[in-house]
Amino acid sequence: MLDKVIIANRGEIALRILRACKEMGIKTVAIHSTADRDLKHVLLADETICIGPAPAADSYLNIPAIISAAEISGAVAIHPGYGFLAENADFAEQVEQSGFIFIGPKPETIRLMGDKVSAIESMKKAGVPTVPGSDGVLGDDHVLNKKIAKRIGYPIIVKASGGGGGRGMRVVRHEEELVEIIAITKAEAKACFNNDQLYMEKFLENPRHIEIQVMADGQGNAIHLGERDCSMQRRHQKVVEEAPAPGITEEIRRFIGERCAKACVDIGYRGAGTFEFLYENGEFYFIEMNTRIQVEHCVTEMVTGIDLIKEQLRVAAGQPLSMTQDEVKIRGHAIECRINAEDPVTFIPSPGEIKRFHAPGGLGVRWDSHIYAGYKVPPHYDSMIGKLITYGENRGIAIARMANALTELYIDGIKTNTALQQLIMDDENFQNGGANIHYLEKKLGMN
Ligand code: MV4
Repeated sequence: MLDKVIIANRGEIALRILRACKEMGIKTVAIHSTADRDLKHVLLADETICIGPAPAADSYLNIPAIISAAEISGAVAIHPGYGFLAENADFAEQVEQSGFIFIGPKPETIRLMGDKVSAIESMKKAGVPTVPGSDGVLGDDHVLNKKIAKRIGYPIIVKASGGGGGRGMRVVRHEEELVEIIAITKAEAKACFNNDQLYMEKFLENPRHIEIQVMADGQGNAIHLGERDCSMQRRHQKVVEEAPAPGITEEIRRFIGERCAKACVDIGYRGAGTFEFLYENGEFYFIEMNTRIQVEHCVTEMVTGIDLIKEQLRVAAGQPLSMTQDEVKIRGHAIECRINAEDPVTFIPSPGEIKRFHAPGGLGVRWDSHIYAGYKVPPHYDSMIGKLITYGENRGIAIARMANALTELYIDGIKTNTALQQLIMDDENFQNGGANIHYLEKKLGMN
């Protein structure tokens, strides 16, 4: 097993990784910025190294500082968590070239999936269903582009190959707009991603966002761990996630899951990964692959009983997967509410000192958070301060547990989105299940 791991992240995921390491007898090194000396995982780690000032660009995104910290500490591996450098292929490459294990896929896999056109191409080749589209990068020939759009059928969506997660995309409803929208999106893609390559897809009007969790050992074994429904979102920020997705039968799960697992074998995937799909009228359409552990991995852990972070650590140590596909059983239902330090009306981040704090508890209640009474939420980073996860034998029980757990959650001193989460749990359409990606924004009157 790995002897010592550097946790190259902060907040709840750093604590989650620390806990997994400790359970496995792995020594831990917390690296942190000057603003993060009081983080819970920093206080609990075997060793800590301050790597730079508060701005992420100078600390959590500072590759030489992180690799220097690894060298000084004698760690053998680096866990990137999510966000920051987790999907930076250059980082993964430099980690490996410096003689450390990157806890994640090979750098070339991260690069392949980071380029959306090459990601879609490899998935299509592997038999994963994709969105009807341009099948490659768009050229400068207006006549040809109009022909491609017409073949796909309007409305279409123009996306940047270097984008993802909602950045660098525009809908085109009529042929007259096509040339100008391509030009605007191209200029923006060049400026934002230093990559002006674009592609086109059929625009799906009212899909759900359903994703498949996979785990592979890079030794020819890959499994899927079922799906999550992440449709409850606002401005591309997920708010509630759940597993399994309402209405997805065991048969459908096996159909799409097996294709994802096979694709992992085909591309030589290693570690945890997520296939993102749009789901509309009973069909799955692959849009992107995430090559990291995700915020919402917990709902999959609850319904499978598998510790995904421990599995990442085992695979990184060169061990084969600890279970076969037959051993993966989806049981019960799990819901996750993201708790953010933000104004409930304006959604503006609300950092500051947590004066008093009480965590919810009881059967089927999980609270993944680094916060405590007296902790100061710094203004420099993401506003998510915790995740409340409930589990029940069925969806109704999981929702009832969440509604009750939210009333027990008490965070005094800063503003949070707890009331919004309560509103969602009380919402009849959420309770019915299967709401699409536009539902929450419509409910909030953004449309
Ligand atoms: C789409 C789409 C409709 N049709 N692609 C946004 C995030 C990025 N990962 C892909 N996104 C979308 N791609 C086609 N062909 C609608 C979205 C989309 C969306 C997707 C998932 C979750 C939330 C979303 C919110 C708005 C738009």
